[in-house]
Amino acid sequence: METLTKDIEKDNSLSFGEGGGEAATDFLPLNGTDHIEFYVGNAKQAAHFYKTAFGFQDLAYAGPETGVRDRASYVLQQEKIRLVLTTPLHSDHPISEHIKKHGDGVKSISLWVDDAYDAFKQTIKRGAEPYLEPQTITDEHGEVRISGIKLYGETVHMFIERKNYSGVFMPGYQEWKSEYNPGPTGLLYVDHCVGNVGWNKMNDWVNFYEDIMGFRNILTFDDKMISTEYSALMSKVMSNGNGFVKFPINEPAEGKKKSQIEEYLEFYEGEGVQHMALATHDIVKTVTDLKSRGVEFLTVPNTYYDDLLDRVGHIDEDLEPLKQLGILVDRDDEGYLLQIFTKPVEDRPTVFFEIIQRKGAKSFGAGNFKALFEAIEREQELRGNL
Ligand code: TYF
Ligand code: FE
Repeated sequence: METLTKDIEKDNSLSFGEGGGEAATDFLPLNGTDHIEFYVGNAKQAAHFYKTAFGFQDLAYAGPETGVRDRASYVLQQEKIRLVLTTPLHSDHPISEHIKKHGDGVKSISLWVDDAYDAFKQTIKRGAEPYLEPQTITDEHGEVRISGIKLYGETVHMFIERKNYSGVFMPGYQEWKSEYNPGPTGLLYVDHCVGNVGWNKMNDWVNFYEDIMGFRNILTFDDKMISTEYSALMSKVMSNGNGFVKFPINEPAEGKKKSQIEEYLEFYEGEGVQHMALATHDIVKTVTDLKSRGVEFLTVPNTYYDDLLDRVGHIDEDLEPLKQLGILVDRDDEGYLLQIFTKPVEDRPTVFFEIIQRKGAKSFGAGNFKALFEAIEREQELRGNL
């Protein structure tokens, strides 16, 4: 055990030197997020929603027509973001249990690795619970190697290695092209994925990311910093060595009324992914487009903008469109960021998206927490969950 800890420390000190570290010395080198898989009640309709509302494009399909008898999966892509929407075809399928319990939600945050067998070996050796033993799947386009470990709740991390594959997505999937192709909205890559975990469980998952995945804690928000009147929570942001993959972990904290994290845990019926932040290079354009397509966003009072420039200093954008759209701005030592949050994308108050544009800032919008959490509380109140 002692040697193991030492090994990890050694790896960490090598990996996380100045400038975020060298991927080559990382025991779990990650190239980025490969895809995010949702389990949903109706994948055909969910795919329509993510195409129409968010501008994702057809990529691949697996289902009865392609020889998969028990489920259907639609793969959508926008630049580096890939979503897989999977639904079971029968009530006795395990995925049906997942949906019954959680509603639509994220099953897998799948990470792109150079060696899925080694990713499994390294993480299992350090204490990860296996989800999927390493395996090689092949078709006429080559091979993809996959493995998986368990994460909080029923969520998992899959490791995807696609060094020797030229097909559109993975063996088992066929290229999917429909005649309905709304354009993209400027979404580029997954900036971070946030998990909500149970009372006092945050540090267990911080330890998981540190000890098992070789990540480090880059930011901490305690309940003093981020409790508004009600919405108390604590959050730690975990990052891998090259900074390509960031996972904030939230846990509820005691407040005057029910924490937004508690509301999530109650309606998701367990721990799970709370939000995914998708990056754009032009947030005003992207959000204008998303709104015109029916995506609903949280709003802040107009007074948020009264002292905004005093708080964040000069920004390149005109204030008026930011105010019209409800886009939030925050600054750190390295620059600033613009961000906005959707309402939950389903009827349970669980999963939502963040749209983010970074202009140098590497932080998470702590300066917006009060305005943001008050906006969330107004929605909680409307739902009768405060
Ligand atoms: O990911 C983050 O840390 C920011 C802030 O319930 C945040 O997007 C944190 C908790 C939350 C909503 C947003
Ligand atoms: Fe976020």
